[in-house]
Amino acid sequence: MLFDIVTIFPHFFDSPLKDGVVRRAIEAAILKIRTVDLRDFTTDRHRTTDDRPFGGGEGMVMKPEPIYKALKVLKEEPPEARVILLSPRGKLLDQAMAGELAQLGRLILICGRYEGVDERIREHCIDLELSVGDYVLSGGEIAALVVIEAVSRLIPGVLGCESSAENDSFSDGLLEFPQYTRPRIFKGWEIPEVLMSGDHARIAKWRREQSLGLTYEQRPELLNRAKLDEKDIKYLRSLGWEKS
Ligand code: 4FN
Repeated sequence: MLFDIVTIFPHFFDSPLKDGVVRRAIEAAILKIRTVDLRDFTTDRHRTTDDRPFGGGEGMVMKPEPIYKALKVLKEEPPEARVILLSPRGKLLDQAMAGELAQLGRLILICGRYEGVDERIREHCIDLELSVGDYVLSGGEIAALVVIEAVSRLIPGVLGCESSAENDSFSDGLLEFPQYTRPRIFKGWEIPEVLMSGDHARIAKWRREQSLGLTYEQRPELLNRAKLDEKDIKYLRSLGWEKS
């Protein structure tokens, strides 16, 4: 999988990509991540990427020409790419979307700055607008990192098989059950007794119910798309859940 990140801050990406799962995937050549400095596609002496908005008003807008030129050069080389604009207007990234993007061979991620990009770029040059959440950011760079992390983990071979994405508890769409490690008593706070029972069936049942209960309490909307069996539904009903 190839990611091309179009940004006015290419060095922003240096340290976040030099560690962890992403770095290992880059070293294994499963993943390639290139940053593209938008200023390299400007033609004026000051390497200008922004300008004042037509119609007046606060702030600056990203000029269309540098983005257009960068995309033209990038799209001239194979493999075929999906062009994604990180934007608060976009469809919210979720695990299902990450899974779909992980099937593709190449993504070009465009990071906005200032008040955003000239609308004509959005209309004519973008395949998909993606958002990572409903809050104000100063630029699309952090959002691009979120996309890279979420998508990369789902590419076969990126995670070791012992912690494969399929094994992740989130693959059934529920929150994680609580985890504990030694010491058994810390500051007088004891771990749940069931975890010391050695009764694997009881432990599995407790963990499942914890997952269901936490999801119901904290993120009930996740239950609409979770993989639930009859027992799960019965347990959730006992907590007061009604399917919506
Ligand atoms: N943000 C909101 C409403 C209006 C503007 C913003 C905002 C960076 C270029 C976009 C933000 C959030 C999630 C990219 C936010 C994302 C961005 C993202 C983003 C500079 C213009 C801007 C109602 C969501 C609070 C700034 C809401 N995912 N504008 O943040 O790029 O990808």
